[in-house]
Amino acid sequence: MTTQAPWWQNAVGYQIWPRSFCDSNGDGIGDIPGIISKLPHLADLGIGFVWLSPVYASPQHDMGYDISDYRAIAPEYGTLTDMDRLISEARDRGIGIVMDLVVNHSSHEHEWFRAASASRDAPEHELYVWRDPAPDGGPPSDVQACFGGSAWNWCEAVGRYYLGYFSPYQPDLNWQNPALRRAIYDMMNWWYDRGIAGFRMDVISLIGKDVDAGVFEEGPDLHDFLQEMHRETRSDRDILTIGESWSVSRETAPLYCGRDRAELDMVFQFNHITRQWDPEHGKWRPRPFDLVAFKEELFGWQEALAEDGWNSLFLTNHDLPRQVSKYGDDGEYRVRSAKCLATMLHLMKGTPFVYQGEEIGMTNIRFSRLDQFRDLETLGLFEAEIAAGVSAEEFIAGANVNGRDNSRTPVQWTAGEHAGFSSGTPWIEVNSNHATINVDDDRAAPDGVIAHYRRLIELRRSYRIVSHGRFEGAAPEHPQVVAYARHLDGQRLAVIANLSGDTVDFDVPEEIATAGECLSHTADPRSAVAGRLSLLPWEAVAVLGAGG
Ligand code: TEU
Ligand code: CA
Repeated sequence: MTTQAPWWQNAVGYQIWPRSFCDSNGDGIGDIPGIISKLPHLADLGIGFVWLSPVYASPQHDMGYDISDYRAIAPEYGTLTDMDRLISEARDRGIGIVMDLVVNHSSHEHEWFRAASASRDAPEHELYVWRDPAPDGGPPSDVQACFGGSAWNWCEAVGRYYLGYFSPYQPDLNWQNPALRRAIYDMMNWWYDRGIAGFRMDVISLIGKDVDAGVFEEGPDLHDFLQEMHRETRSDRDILTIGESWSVSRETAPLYCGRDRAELDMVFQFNHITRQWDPEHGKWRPRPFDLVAFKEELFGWQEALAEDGWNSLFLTNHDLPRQVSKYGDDGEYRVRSAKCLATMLHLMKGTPFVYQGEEIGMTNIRFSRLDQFRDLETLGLFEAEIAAGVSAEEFIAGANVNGRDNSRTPVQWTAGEHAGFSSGTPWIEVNSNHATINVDDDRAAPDGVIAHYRRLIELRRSYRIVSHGRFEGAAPEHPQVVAYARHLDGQRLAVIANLSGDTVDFDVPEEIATAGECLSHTADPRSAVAGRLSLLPWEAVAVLGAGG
């Protein structure tokens, strides 16, 4: 007898970034009742769970990734009653709600931090990371914050520095303190008891840090803490835990999600993204896209977690640019390239994530002035980059390519005013291309992007070869085509995607060639992939046949 695979292994996730999803009351800010009103859209796509970015009480310096009360909902997003209703109405449609767990840091407005920063003697003081000044009175080390400036912040009232690895508004919680860990696990259980389907854990590989040794990522206590968390929160709950990490490698991933580790269910990692970044200037100095390196990451991760562990599959999220602008063609071939990228990704092994708006091929926005941006990362790094000699024009050009606001403009539901997102003025500009790119029009089109996503999601639910078949990459050196096969029980699923705007003559490698049923296509269907194929621009095709 084979044990049944966990539900999330053939489900597709959908990320909601609440501020820009749907506004129900015209204040220009997306909210929970707005999400509830769009559950039919999500159910129609066939998604299995929502990853809901933070909706907790927060001063919103980092758009909810700075939580001031883990058991309250931000008033602009709704109430706890709204949240309970979202959980139950989603469940009625077969959709689980996976919340965001942001526990590397809290907000500086959390009541713990207020007490902690008022007196050294307060018990809460120990819940954060404090160090005395260096002998010269300066910060204890030169570690920099992710969003600019020193990570050490002076607190006059206690005469010490606190660590804010991301920003001063996000003081790091002291995971070395058992009372802190207990409080986090209690809070997690409180949410699980309300019926959520799991947690996506923000920057989770930072919690085991050794500050004095300068080891932040994947520090010495990381896996002990994750195992303790599992023991204290998991019991026999049928939930999903997703660990976000910018540092996990193919070698360390099994430590997080290996089957006997009792830590997390899957990792959410960025190697395929950051491999394209400039080694020195990161994402702010865009480089030409290198498909061979991209495949080396995607295929390499498929292989690394082939036997044990589980991949998440994504090209974008709320921290990244829109995928059709970044990797596809947001002009002439927008629709076909959106489908092509989705096909290439969704037929791999792992759990795919669709980021809001991706299912209609939403594009990056183009801002021309700094005051149009909203993201604290962009605004925070601007001065540093200018000081380093980058011109304002160059910086804005870089932010338009890779900045986080690209994925944060409102979801385009209609061609009408404010894209049907809100009846009021949205908190960030709506992309003017909503006149042609919107959910209504995409649904009405005979060859819309939504329909393609619906099909891919259905394939994962109904074909075991898609959810569990063995992965075999092919043609790793080809500069334009992604080609691979999946294998299960004597069957073969061949996937071939031309990630370019050129017509490409592609010799299908023997080991993936097959003939049979066309499961998915972005141009004309094909019943065989073998020999030399003339692939149209952004053509992707998946054929299921014999071949084992
Ligand atoms: O992101 C982790 C993180 O490291 C990012 O800040 C990343 O460095 C950046 O986006 C790349 O440009 C998570 C959340 O997803 C992000 O929204 C938060 O800002 C961050 O943690 C802090 O909580
Ligand atoms: Ca609202």
